[in-house]
Amino acid sequence: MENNIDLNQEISFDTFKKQVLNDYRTIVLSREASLLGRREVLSGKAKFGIFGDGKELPQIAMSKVFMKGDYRSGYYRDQTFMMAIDELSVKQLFSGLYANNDIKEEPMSAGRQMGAHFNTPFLNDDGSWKNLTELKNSSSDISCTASQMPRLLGLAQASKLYRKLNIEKSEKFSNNGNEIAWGTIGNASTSEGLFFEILNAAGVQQVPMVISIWDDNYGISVENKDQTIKESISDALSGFKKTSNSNGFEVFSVRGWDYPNLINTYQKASDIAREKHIPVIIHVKELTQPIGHSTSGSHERYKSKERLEWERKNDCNLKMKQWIVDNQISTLDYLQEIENECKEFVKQSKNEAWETYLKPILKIRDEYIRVLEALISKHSDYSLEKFYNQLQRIKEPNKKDILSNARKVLRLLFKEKSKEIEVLKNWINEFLKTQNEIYSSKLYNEYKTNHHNVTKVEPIYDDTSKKVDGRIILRNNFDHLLSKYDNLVIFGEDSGKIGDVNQGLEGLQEKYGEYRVSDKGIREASIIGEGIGLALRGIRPIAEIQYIDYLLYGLQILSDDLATLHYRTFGRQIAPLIIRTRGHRLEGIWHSGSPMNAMLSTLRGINILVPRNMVQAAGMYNTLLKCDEPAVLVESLNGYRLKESEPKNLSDYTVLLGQSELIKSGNDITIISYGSTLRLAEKACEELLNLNIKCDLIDIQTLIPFDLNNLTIESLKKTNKLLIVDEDLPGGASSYILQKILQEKNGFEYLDAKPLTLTSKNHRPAYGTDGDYFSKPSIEDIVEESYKIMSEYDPVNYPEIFNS
Ligand SMILES: Cc1ncc(C[n+]2csc(CCOP(=O)(O)OP(=O)(O)O)c2C)c(N)n1
Ligand SMILES: [Mg+2]
Repeated sequence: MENNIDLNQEISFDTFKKQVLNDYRTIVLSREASLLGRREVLSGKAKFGIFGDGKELPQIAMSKVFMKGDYRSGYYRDQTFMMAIDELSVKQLFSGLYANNDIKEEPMSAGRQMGAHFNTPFLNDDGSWKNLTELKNSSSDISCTASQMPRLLGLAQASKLYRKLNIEKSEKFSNNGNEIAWGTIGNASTSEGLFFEILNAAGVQQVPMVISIWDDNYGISVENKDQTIKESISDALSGFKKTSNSNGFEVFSVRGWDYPNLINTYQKASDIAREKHIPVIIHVKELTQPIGHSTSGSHERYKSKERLEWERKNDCNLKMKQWIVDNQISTLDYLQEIENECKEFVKQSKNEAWETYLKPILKIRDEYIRVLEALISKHSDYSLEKFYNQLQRIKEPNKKDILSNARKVLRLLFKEKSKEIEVLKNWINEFLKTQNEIYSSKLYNEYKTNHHNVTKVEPIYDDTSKKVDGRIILRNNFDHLLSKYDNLVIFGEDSGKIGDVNQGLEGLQEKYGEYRVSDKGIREASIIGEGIGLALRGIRPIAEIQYIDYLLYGLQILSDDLATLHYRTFGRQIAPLIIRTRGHRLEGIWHSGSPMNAMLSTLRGINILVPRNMVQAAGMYNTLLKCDEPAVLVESLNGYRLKESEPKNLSDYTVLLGQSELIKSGNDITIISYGSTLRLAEKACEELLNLNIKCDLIDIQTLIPFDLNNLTIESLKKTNKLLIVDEDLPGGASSYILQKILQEKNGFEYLDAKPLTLTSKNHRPAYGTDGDYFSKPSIEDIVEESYKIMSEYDPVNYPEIFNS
C-alpha cells in the first residue's frame, strides 16, 4: 500500500481508516521483529542485535511525507521507516541479523555490516546510476554516533545546487531541487561535535534538511541530564531558530506517541523544507526503548522502576492502539487479530531467513564431507574420523567450522601423496577464492566506471607553450574543467572570493558564480560530509581542505564513511568525491604537511594521490573527472610558484592512477619517492653522479593504487639496491612502500644490500629553515644514505664517508 499522504487533500473516512490500520500493522510488525530478533541473538543464532523498538510511530509519520527522490541519512533505529517505505522486509531484517552473504537476500551489505544498518541501491548492476528521482533513497548507515550528519548536509545541499544551477544531465538526480534530505539521530548522539557543526552549516547554507531526533532520554545508560543543556535538545537549540529576518532552523517539538500530531508536524516540516529550502529540526520526545539498547546488556541495570513503568505505559505502539480504540476507528478484537497475524508472519519470515542463510552452508559442508570421506578411506592410518565426527556434531555450522576442519586435515596429510589430498587442496583453494570475493571485493570501484578504463592522453606542448607558475596551470585547468563539466563544484575555506590561499582558483568564482566555486566556514568535517552527500547525488564535488594537517578534523568521516561506503554497500553506492589539499614541506608542528600514513592506515577504499608538480596534479584531476573514484589529492605546497610548461590540452590530458614514472635512469641504486621529496631526490641524484653513483629515480605518483605498472620491481631487478625517501614519520608511508615492494612484489629476491627508508625524525617538524633541515630529509641526507647503501655493497670502491 502506498504510504505517502498529503494532509492538504480530503480523504474519505474509509481511506483514512485503512491508512491508520495499515500503519498499526507496520508498527506491530516492526515491534514483533525486534522482539524475536533479540531472542535470536540471545539463543546464539546471531552475534549482535540492535532494533527499532520504541521508535516506531514517528517513523510512520516521516514515511508519509518522504517522497520519491528524497534521501534518508539515519541510524540503526530506523527499521520501521525502512519497512514503511517498502525498502526492508522482515525476512531481510533477519538475513541481516544472521549476516547472510547473498546480496539478494541481505540487500544492505551482503552481510558485511551489522544488522540494522540500512541503505537502498543507488547504482545498477553495471555501476551506472539508477534514476534516483523515482526511488525512495537511503544513504548507507554507519555505526559511529552522529556520523550520519556530515553526509546529510551534502544530500540537502545537492537539492539547493540543482535548483540554483542549470545542470544539464540532472534528470536522474533531481527535480528542480524539490528533494528533502531526512536525517535521524538519537537524543544522546546530539552531544557529538559533528551534530552541532553540521547544524550550524545547514543553518547558514539554508538547505532542505529535516532532522528527527528520536529522544528516549537515554544514550545507552547515560541520561539527558548528563548529555544536554537544559536536558532538552530543542530548548538547547533555541538560538538556532530562524526568525523573520535571520537564517537558521524551524524547530518543532512533538511527543513520539501522539499519532495525529506527529502526522501534522511532519507534513508541516516537509512543506517548509521542500518548498522554501529551510532546514527543520523535529525533536520527538517521550520515546521509549522497550527491550533495552541492544543485545549487549539489559536496561533494568540503569533505569529505575518508575522509569520502566513509565516506559511501559507510554510505549508508542500501545498509545496508538488506545487512540484507535478511543476514536472508534477499530476495535480491540480487530487490533488483536492484526497482532496475531503479525506475530505469525514474523515467525515465518524469521524461519525462512534462517533456512535461506543455512542452506548454502550445509551444501558446502556436504561437499566437504564427501572430500573427507574419500580421505578417510584412503588414509585410514590417520584416524580422520574424529574430524568427521566433530563436524557432524555441529548441527548449524559456520563456514569457519568447515574450513578450519579442512585446513587441519590438510596439515596432517600434506606430506603424503594421493589423488584425494589433491582434491582437498583444490577444494580449500577454491573455497578461499570464493570467500575472498564475498568478504574482500568492492573496496574500490570494480565497475567499468573505474579509473582503469580512463585512457591515457599525453599533455601536448608546442612552440608557443609557456613556462608559468605551477598554480597558473592548476587554475587554468580548473577553469577548463568548470566549463567542461556543468556539475563540477569546488568549495572550501577561502576557495571562493580569493580563489584559495594559493590562488589555484583565482578569478573562478567571479567567472562561474558562488555556487560553483564557494567559500565555506572553518568546518572540515562538514566540508568532507558535504562532498560525500553531493557526490552521492550526481554532483562532482572537489572539497578543499586548506592544509593536509587539518585533514585530521575530517579524517574520521573520510575513514568511517567515504572509505567504507562502496565496500559496506557491496558496491551499491559510490561517492566519487575528490578532496583537494596541499602538503609536504610545510614548516612547523601543525604545518608538517606529511601525515601520509595517517591517511594510508585509515583511508583504504580511497585513492591517495601525491603528484610531484602541478602538471601532474592537473592531469590527475582530469583523470578523476573521467571516472567514478573517490580520491585525496595532495598538492605540493612549495610547487605553486615553481615554473612549469603549460600543456595545450588542459582538462583533457590524463595522468593515470597507479602509474609510476622513471625520472632518472641509472644502474646502481633505485630511489623511490613522491611529492616534494621527489624534487630533493632529483637534485641528490645529480650530486650522486659526482660520487660515481647512477640512480634510477622513480616517482610513484600515487600511494593508492600503488605502482600498477611495476616500475619499482623492474628497477630493483636492475640495481638490486633500494632507498625509499619521504618526509612522513619513520615506519610511515615509507614502510607501506617497502611492504608493497618487498612482500607483494617479491622485491626481497633482488636485493644485494639492506633496503633503507629515509624519513623525517620521529617528531613533528620544528619551525623555520633549520627546523626543517634538521627534522626532514635533506638533499645531503639523501646523498649520504644512498652512498651508505653503495658502501655496504662495495666498500672498496665506495669507502664509508664518515669512517674513511
Ligand atoms: C562515536 C561513537 N561513540 C560511541 C558509540 C557507542 N554507542 C552506540 S549507540 C550509543 C548511544 C546512542 O544513544 P542515542 O543517540 O540516544 O540513540 P538510541 O540508541 O538511544 O536511539 C553509544 C554510546 C558509537 N557507536 N559511536
Ligand atoms: Mg537515546
